[in-house]
Amino acid sequence: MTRLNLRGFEIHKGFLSPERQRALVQVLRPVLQAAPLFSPDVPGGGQMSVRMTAAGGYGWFSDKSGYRYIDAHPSGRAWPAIPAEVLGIWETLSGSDRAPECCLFNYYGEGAKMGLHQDKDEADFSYPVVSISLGDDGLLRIGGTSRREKTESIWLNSGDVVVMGGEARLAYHGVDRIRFKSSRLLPKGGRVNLTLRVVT
Ligand SMILES: O=C(O)CCC(=O)C(=O)O
Repeated sequence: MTRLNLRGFEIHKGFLSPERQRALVQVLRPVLQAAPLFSPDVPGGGQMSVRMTAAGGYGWFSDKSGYRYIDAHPSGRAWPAIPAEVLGIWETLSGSDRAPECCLFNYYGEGAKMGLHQDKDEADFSYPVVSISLGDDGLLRIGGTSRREKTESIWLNSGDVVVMGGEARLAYHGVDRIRFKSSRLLPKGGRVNLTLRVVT
């Protein structure tokens, strides 16, 4: 395991052993059954290429009227609980005295990406966002707190965990592309990114 710091993003390369990664995939299966993936509409029109769902008290949602957290899956069913194995990663790395209220689940299939954005729909930015990568490699682009600032990119591999806290909490970031089928963790390929957030 190696720890890097890139513009305030703490990157724990290889934080999760292959065995822990496989265990996480197993505990995430019932989450997906209770809260199936959906493709959020974006306010400007169209749909995100990433499919999403969530666990915890809140899930992030977007449609024509904007971005927000909602307290139930779009089907109306409550979000499932955040698995203990996922909470354990937050407890080890977040340095936070509060538990996360949302585990956002992003699935990147072939060709999916996420544009440069800030995570700012939460009420208190003193809590970090902890991001867990599973499956195919993803190219994370990191900028500063204004969109104009220069960006740098780093490949995230399965088992890497990133902590976005302090100055980096409001930094622009996005995923430009994935290397589809670069990992064998997920039987159908693709990349899962979990982000743990304190929302209220
Ligand atoms: O997939 C990633 O590594 C980043 C996800 C992300 O930027 C987000 O959920 O806000």
